[in-house]
Amino acid sequence: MIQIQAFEMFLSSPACKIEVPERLTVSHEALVQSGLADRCVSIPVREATDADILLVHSEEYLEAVKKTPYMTLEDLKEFTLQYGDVYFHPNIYHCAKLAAGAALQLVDSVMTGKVRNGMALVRPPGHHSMRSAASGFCVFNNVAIAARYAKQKYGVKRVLIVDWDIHHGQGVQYSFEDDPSVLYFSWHRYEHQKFWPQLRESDFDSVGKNKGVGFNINVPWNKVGMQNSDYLSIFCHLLLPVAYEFNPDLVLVCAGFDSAIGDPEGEMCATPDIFAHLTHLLMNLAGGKLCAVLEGGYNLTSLAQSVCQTVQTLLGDPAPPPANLDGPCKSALDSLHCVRSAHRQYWSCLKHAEEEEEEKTLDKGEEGNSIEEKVWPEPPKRVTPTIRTAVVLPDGVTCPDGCKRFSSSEDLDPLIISKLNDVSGFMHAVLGLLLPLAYEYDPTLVLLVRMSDAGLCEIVWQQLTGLLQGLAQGHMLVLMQDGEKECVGPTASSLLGYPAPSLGQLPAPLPEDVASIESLRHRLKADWKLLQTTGDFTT
Ligand code: Q9C
Ligand code: ZN
Repeated sequence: MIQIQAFEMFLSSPACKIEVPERLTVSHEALVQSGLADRCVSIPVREATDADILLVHSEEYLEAVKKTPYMTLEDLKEFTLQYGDVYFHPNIYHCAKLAAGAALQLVDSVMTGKVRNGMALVRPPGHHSMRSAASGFCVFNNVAIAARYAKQKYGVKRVLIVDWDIHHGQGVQYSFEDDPSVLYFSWHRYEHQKFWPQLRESDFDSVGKNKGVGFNINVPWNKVGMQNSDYLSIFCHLLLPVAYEFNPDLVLVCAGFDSAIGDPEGEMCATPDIFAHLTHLLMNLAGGKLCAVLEGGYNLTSLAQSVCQTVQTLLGDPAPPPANLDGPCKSALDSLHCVRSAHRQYWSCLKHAEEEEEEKTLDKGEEGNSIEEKVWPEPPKRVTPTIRTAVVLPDGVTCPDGCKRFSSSEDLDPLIISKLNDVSGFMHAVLGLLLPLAYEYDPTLVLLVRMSDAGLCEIVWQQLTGLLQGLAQGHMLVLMQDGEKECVGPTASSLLGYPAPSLGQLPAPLPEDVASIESLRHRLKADWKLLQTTGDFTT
């Protein structure tokens, strides 16, 4: 956990009405007030060096930005005009170096194991800035720089970037569109290209280029008012299956909270508690190595609540019960269907995606209620259990001390490797069937029974227990049989909140497994809305 305060020095009124310094002060204040700040390790900030910045940006652009602190206000105005929706202030070069440097300090801390995960509260944001251009309040592309840095300094092979900000991070897309080592996922308000930045290449059919084909995933929202179910559907039926197949070594989140209710830019209706679940669902990837870096978020109340939900989940507290999961809307399902179809040829987990030609249904205009007047209940205070996990053991079995992490998929035994196709099928069922069903059912207790004859290897079991802890506020009871002693340690480790080891790169699930999972999903989806993946209810 890391936090930086960048101070604006506008004495007159700020040029930008929404990307304001208070975004950081209210977020930090909320973390302090809720007691979360005390539980985080604060990491000192540094300025990104020229070499860091040049990982993503051109020398000409860096040199131009370097001059801005010395420009007259008139020159600054002119400099600003060559870019879209960005404001240069004499102090912004300094702040932008700190913002990128903060992301790098966080990557260092996570990669060296000083902390498991963390969030960098920074501004200016980064995901819109391009190799040689500022854009959309962004000067340097903090997360893109962090991804290149992690690859270069730590030899990280695969980076997953999840951009849940409500705008398309076109700068991130451009940086990595031909790079298969960085998987970029973004959902964004699009409205059939009517919404800023109004780019053709923000649509679902921009899937990456050359060697990077398949490694750029765009989910365009063609209507405003998207809700928790819409976000969760995209995670269960698209992002998570692909992410598990990709098997990242590091997860970076472009953590913009303008995708939450009340935001004047996003105009969406997902509540702040959804970020607890989005965060939780990503925390078992990459052995738990996750760095969230603030991007947008302009409703100060919604922003502060969302930041707290994210940080509290990173700290390992159980997620609150997910609010109003009444199924995705037609427009979201249309988007989901289009993206799954566009990516079917690149990801074996999507191979079975509905075969029909996508007929894009054009959406009607949205009901015009004003977003700024939206009210939502403050998320209830989340509990931090004083004792997290109890282990009840039969006589003669000693409690596993240390509950050590069972790391690296490299040392899987051959028996397990022969079962990897089963693992793929199992994960397919967990992500696309069990999780959405469970979320919609909203249990108050998860009772997990391990049958010794299921032959489920321990790391898969750990993934399952980890993912299911997002339900029922983490209330989970695991029952195991006597012959399962070797599984007590991994189970306790998962219940204690240690991330599951990654599963390695999974092969395609067996066709017969996919067929039976899909047929079950089709039979159940009339009753369980979160099982739908298309807007056409007859298929
Ligand atoms: N009339 C981020 O959220 N458009 N950037 C403003 C005002 C630019 C958003 C339109 C929005 C940029 C990081
Ligand atoms: Zn944004």
